[in-house]
Amino acid sequence: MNYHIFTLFPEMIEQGLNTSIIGKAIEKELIRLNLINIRDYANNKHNKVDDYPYGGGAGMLMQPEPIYSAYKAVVHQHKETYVNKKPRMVYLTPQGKTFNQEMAEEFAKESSLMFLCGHYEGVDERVLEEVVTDYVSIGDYVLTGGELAVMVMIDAISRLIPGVLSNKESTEYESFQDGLLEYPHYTRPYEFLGKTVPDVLLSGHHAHINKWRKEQSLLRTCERRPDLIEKASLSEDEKKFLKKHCKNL
Ligand code: 6GU
Repeated sequence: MNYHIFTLFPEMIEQGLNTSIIGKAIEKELIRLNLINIRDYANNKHNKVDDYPYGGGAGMLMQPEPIYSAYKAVVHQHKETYVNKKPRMVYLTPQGKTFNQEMAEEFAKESSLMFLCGHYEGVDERVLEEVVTDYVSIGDYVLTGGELAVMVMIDAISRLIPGVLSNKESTEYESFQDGLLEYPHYTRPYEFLGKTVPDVLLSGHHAHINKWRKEQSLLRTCERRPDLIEKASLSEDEKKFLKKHCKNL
């Protein structure tokens, strides 16, 4: 996976993604980060990339030319990739479609993705119309820029790429994979602050353990995220179990 990220703060993204599992994936060349500093494409001596909005109003806007020049340069540098394929360019904005696991899975199928991080009050509309294919938000709140949002997206997408996570199971039984939250986990010590590990987990009886975990997933989802229960496809037995044990149903 090749990520091309257009930003005014490349070092922020570099620092944020060079650690832990994503850092390892970069080392192993399972993913590649191409950070493009939009300021390098400023068309003036002062490296200015922002200006006042026409019509007035608060703040500054990112000008279209540096973004477009940067975009054109990257498309040219990778012209074999884009010869019969339009670049997929995600613009991070609170006005976008809300990012979720399903979208992460969709993006993970691509072999290259571009991201444009806005700053100040936003970006001149004309360059967005020209280059952006996907408008994505990471939630209903306002950030100062798209950098944290792109890090969130790249983390969520990259962990779905084969080889990035070492333990194959770890993407199989986790939260959201079947539309439910994960069951609780326990490790040593057996007793902590007077609380012991549920006995079923020490029973060695795998059918019982799986049944208990499924019930815990159902209960936890019903209590913490009842909105997910409505979307999950539950069996009649599972619905009966929740009617009996969860006040939200
Ligand atoms: Cl993707 N960008 C910005 N600037 N703010 C946001 C966001 C994105 N998602 C939620 N708030």
